[in-house]
Amino acid sequence: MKGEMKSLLKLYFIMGSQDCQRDPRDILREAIHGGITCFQYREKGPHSLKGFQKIQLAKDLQLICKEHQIPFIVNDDVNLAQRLNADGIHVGQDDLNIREVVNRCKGMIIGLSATSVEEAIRAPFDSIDYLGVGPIYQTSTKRDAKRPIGLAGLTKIREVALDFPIVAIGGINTRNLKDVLQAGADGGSFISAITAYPNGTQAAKQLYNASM
Ligand code: TZP
Ligand code: MG
Repeated sequence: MKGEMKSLLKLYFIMGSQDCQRDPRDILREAIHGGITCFQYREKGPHSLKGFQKIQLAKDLQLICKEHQIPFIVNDDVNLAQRLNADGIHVGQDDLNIREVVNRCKGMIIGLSATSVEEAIRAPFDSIDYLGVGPIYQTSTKRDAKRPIGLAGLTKIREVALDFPIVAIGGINTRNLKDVLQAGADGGSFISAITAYPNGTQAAKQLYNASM
């Protein structure tokens, strides 16, 4: 189970409409063809969709994931995850209480963010499936991101988490992915390293190559 989780985390693509200059459906299809192993729908922040439009886009992206057997994980929105019967839910420390998420999302993959060693130590490892750790580097994608913890911070979290599945986040790209994996992450997650490129297939393939 842990091994399976780790392989799903290898190339973890995160996206919402606010991250895209073109149709998110096309970007997701391209990224899947390029080799991503997991997808998180994160509709959040300035210019994000609300209500019906958010649900509609979620359904479209979920269908694309289903067609290619890629896990579809919802960020923050437990109601949406339940309504769509998503494969998973990811929450941050300031979102819902993790115990409540665990109770409401039985059977789903559950991811929790940790932005420091202290948060990682407090994580309920017995009831979640993976930790999202970061930001590792400076990012301009998330306005309220905490201070980057760097590779040293990641390695410290790896030490307290023992062999628990960890995916790193924040400023990860083709140039630094290998370092992040060597510092202890099982995989890298990315927004702009895919959404900022005109060809999502090529962007994902280059990330895949960089991970090898
Ligand atoms: N959480 C911490 S950093 C971040 C999130 C959602 C943004 C990651 O985006 P990018 O473009 O891969 O740096
Ligand atoms: Mg969150």
